[in-house]
Amino acid sequence: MEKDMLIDKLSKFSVEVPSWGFARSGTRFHSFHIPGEARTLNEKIEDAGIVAKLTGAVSSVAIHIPWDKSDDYEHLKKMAREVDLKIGAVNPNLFQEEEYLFGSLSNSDSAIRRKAIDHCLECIDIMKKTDSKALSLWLPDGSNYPGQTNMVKAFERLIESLKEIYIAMDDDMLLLIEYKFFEPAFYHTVLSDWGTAMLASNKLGERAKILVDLGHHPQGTNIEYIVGLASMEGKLGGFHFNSRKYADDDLTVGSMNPYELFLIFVQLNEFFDLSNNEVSLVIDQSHNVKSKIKAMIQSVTNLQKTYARSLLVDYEALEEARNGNDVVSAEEILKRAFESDVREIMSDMRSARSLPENPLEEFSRKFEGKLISKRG
Ligand SMILES: [Mn+2]
Repeated sequence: MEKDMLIDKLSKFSVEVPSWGFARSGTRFHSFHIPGEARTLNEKIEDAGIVAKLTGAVSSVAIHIPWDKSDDYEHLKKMAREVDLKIGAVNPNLFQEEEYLFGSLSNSDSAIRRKAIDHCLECIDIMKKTDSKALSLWLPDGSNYPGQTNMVKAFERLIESLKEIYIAMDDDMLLLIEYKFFEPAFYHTVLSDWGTAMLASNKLGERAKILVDLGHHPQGTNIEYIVGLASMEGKLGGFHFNSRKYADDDLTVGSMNPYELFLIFVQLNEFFDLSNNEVSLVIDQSHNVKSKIKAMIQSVTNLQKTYARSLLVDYEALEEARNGNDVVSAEEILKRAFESDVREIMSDMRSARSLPENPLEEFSRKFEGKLISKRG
C-alpha cells in the first residue's frame, strides 16, 4: 500500500473506549485506588476525551447501566460532544443484583426474567436518548454443578427473553451478543462460545450479531478463524479488545499476544475497511496497577500500530502463495508486515494532524499532575 493511502487509512481509524476503564475496578480480591482515576460519570467522559485528544483515534465511549445511569442524558450527550465523542454501546448489567443468583434472562423464575428484560428495555430507552446504536449484552447466566440446570431449557428461556428485547430495538440498532466460556459460572455457561452466540443471533435476526472478547476463549483458541467465519456470515458485530495470559485478565491490548492481535486484524482486513468504522471496535479492559488513562492510551496506540502493520500485508501475494501451497512464503508475507517498524508512519500521521508525537509523554506533562491533585 502507498504511504499516503496508509496514512489516510490510519488517520480515519478509530475505536471506542469503555467508561468503566477509567474508574476504580479490580479483581474479586480487592479494588485498589489508582491516583487520578475518575470518580464520576463526568470524569469518565473527561478522561475518554483526553485519550481521544492525545491519540486522535477514539470516536465514542461505551457506557454501563446502572454504573453510568444519569437523570439527564441530554447533558451526558453534550458532555461527550464537547470532547468530540459520541455515546457508543450501552451495556446492560445483569450480574450485580441479588435476584440474579440463578441467572437473569434465562432464569427459571419468570418474575426474575421480567426484571432482567425490563432492565434491557430501559437500556434501549437510554440508547434512544443518547443516540447510541448498539446494545452490547454479556450474560453471566450458567450453572456451577452438573444437574443444577436444564441447560437446553435455559437457552430456550434466554431466546424468549432476547426476542422481546430485539423487537423493542429500532431498525438502525444492533444487538451485540457477547460470549464467554466460563466465569462466573464454572460448570456451564448459557452463552459459552461463538456457536451459542451465533445460534442465538440467528434465531433473532439480522440486527443481532456476535461480539468477540479476546479474553473469553479457552487457551489456544484460534480467534482469527472465528472472526473470519462470523464475518463471512455477516454476523460479526464487534470486539472487546484486551489481552490476557491466563483467563479473562482484561490487560492492556497487545501486551501479551501482539501476533495474535495482528492476525485478527489481517483477517478483518479481508472483509472490512476498518478505516470506515464498519465493525464496532471497543476496548474492554480494567487495570489494577496502571494509571487508567495511560493504560488506555497504550491500548489505543497498540491498536493503531497493529492496524498499520496489518495494512502492510501484501494480500495479493498472500493469496497467491496460499493457492500455490507455498507455506513458507505465505508465512513470511505475514511476518514481514508484522515485523515492520511503523514508528515513522505513526509519526507522520500524528504530525499531519497536529497530534502530539508521544501521547503518553504529553499526558504525563500536561494532564496527569492536575488530575491527581484534583481527584486524589
Ligand atoms: Mn467484554
